[in-house]
Amino acid sequence: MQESIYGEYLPQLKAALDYILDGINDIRKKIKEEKTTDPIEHCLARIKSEDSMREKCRRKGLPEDTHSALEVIRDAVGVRVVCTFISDVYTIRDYLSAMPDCEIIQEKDYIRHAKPNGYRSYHLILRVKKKIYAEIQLRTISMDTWAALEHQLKYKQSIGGNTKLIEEELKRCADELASTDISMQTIRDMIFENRGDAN
Ligand code: 0O2
Repeated sequence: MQESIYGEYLPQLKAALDYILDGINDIRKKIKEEKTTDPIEHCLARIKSEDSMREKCRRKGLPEDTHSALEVIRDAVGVRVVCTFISDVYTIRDYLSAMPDCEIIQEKDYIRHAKPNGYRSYHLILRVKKKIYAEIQLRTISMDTWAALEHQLKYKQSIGGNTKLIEEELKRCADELASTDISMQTIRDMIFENRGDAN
């Protein structure tokens, strides 16, 4: 049987994932207590499968080994946090940056700076306990819906004919969803202001 690309590090990857999930649960509880609203719609977590990791190494022209999987590619541990409103994405980002034994190594704000295809999400690479890297994707329900559908339809796949039209339509949907996110945020802020709650 082929040896795991993660070598002897699988237990450490699992421990890092649990550490992050516990941290996110604590953050969620704290925000719920302070603001009386739940900032998280749902959360998904995974250790990237052997096959996906090997495929990613090949795609990036890297040797299929533990060094590539853990030190060069830094999303063996992945958590997707689907947030309620845009402001929740940034609130959770701030709490994550203050989490003990976790440092932010890289941030990509594809919400303020959407990818040309319309993809929106806030990506963080964290290093847990000075050792294990993890990718956290923070996004709203709308952003998640678009990414899931786009992933099914075309991400990393050829879409055959009508490519330009299909890409334009996907981008249009992403922009419409982004505009709805902003409207929902405005409605939320209005309701909070009327109630006199802190934002
Ligand atoms: P999978 O199969 O979802 O895990 P890298 O992380 O090195 O591949 P990059 O471009 O620097 O490359 O990272 P980036 O942009 O932070 O994207 C990493 C992850 O975000 C991807 O992981 C996807 O999950 C998601 N993503 C990025 N762009 C798109 C997009 O256009 N559409 C969709 N649906 N998802 C996207 P993987 O490992 O590529 O794929």
